[in-house]
Amino acid sequence: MLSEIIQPQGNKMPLNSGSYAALLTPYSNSRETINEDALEALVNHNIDQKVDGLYVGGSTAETFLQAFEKRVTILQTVARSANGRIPLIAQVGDLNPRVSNRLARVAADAGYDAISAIPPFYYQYEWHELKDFYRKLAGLTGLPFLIYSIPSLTGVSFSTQQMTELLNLPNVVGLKNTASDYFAMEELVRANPTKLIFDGYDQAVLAGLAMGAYGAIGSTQNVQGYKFRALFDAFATNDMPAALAMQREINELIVVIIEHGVFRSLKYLLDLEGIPMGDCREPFHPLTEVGKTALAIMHERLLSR
Ligand code: MN9
Repeated sequence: MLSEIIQPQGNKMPLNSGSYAALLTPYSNSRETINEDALEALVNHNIDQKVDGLYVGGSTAETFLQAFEKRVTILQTVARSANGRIPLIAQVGDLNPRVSNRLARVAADAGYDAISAIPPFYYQYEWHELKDFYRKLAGLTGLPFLIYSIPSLTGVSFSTQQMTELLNLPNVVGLKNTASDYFAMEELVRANPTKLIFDGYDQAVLAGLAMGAYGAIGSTQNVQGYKFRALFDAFATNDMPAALAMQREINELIVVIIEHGVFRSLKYLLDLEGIPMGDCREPFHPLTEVGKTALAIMHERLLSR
């Protein structure tokens, strides 16, 4: 069993296979302040939907619009709210490795079960520089570590050979792979059978699972985590028609979310669930009135349990 292979030391929770929500960030006070009460409510909302874990401080959290102190607040608030109920993965990647190092220590102190990071980007680093970055960061806390690859946003991509080298660094247990090349993903799974390869695009989770992904980490779980639960359960019992039916339902909503802006749409849907999320930070614009109308209709049709 993979989960036995990566069973961490001490009182850490294992990163079991399944569906993890990439948390959004609720703001109050004109987006100046992290709304800690709403963040706690969002953690509970995800746990109620039976997600298998939380990915904190990722792309979905608007992380790269936040000062260091805000990132610390988010990591600590989520750890306090979850209180050991589900595994937590802290995304600490940044343009500056010094920031990543400091955040990794904050996450370890707050009780996180794993650390994850995008590669530093903007400057075009050489492969050996990036590998060195991961070797140092993954070695810093002793916690299990997941590479986060999202080439569409970072502009940084790794070949299968390079990713295999990263996956074999000390403490590295797996990868969050947000890319839609499932041929490449399957090759990676085949080359690294003991590593935990999480699929990052919610709209093709079933394809990822069929090609050997260990689990999924995504943004739309925040509002439809219970449907991912059903998809995973159907897949586990080889009920492919039910799994596909769930993926279709999931995607009906995702089409509209993408049309109106992923993060602001998810925030509005959570507003409708009673969790005040606030708008996204600038330069993101607020959701349009047309978007609100379209999403309210989808909420009523697809998310009223
Ligand atoms: O990594 C998320 N990626 C981004 C996960 O937000 C860039 C996904 O969950 C997407 O938001 C989702 C919708 O495209 O698949």
